[in-house]
Amino acid sequence: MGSTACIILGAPVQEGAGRLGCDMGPSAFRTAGLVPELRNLGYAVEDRGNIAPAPLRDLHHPNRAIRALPETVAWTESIAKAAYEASGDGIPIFIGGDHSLSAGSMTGLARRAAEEGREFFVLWLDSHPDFHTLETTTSGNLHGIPMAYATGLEGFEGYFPPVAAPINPRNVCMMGIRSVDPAERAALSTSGVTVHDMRAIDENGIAPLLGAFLERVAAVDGILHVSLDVDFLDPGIAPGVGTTVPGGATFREAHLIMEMLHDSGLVRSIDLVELNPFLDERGRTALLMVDLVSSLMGRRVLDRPTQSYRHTPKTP
Ligand code: 5AB
Ligand code: MN
Ligand code: MN
Ligand code: MN
Repeated sequence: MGSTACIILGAPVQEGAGRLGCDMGPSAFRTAGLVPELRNLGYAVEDRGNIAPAPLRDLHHPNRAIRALPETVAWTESIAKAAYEASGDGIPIFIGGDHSLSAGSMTGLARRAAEEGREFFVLWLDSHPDFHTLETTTSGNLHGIPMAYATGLEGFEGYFPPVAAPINPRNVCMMGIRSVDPAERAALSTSGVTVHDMRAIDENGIAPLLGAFLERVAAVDGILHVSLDVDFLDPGIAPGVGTTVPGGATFREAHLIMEMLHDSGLVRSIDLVELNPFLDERGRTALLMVDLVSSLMGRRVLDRPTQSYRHTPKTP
């Protein structure tokens, strides 16, 4: 990926989360040195600054729990447009911002992939599946809906922008899941989404689970998007997030994922979401996220002769 341009897109969205502060995320990623880190790895980096939301519309949904619907819809519109445009120019890296921004990023990117005639895949790294519809959310926090929306589940019509190219749920792999609401569990069970919860990671380790998914993407020359929610990580190493859930990925588990992703050469776009600098400790979560991006984009401990994401031995 060394000759490709990285395009930084700030998305200071915070209305989708239950707590304020994610609007400071883009600033914290920049302060933590994301741009120089990528330049040191040999990339041309274009920081396009922060996206602004589209104009607000008056929207009301019968589910009275829903919060900030007009704001989230407005962000989705502008982020989808920015994602579509940037994906033609390089590797877009969205620095959030709460996870509702992925409603925009994933639908814009999937539209581009469909136009290129390529299959679109998502690796979803999160403690939550974010698989609520507008009907099923009980918290009303819309950072809990992006995957349901982007895979084309019903109930968003008339509120959110129509999804030009819904993501095939069979092309979604979730890892690190450990907090699922009853409605999400029911919807996931029939969806076709691959869900590797923390127990699966404990029992198998990262490498075979991720390796199998990457093989599937590679087999069809697919385009891979990575959506990294800070709460995927264990709160002990990543406290700067509003929705901490114990028992998350360790430092090495997270880095191994990033290293395997780099070796695969499949990643075409990244979301970095849910960083809440107001809750962070001296920037450590922001710095860790930048460190992980660095691994994903090619920093390595030793030179390796072969791509190491292939864990199923190839028989000739
Ligand atoms: B995040 C919860 N399922 O709907 C809800 O952090 C949490 O982007 C959503 O993954 C967490 O409010 C959204 C309880
Ligand atoms: Mn999330
Ligand atoms: Mn989460
Ligand atoms: Mn969260």
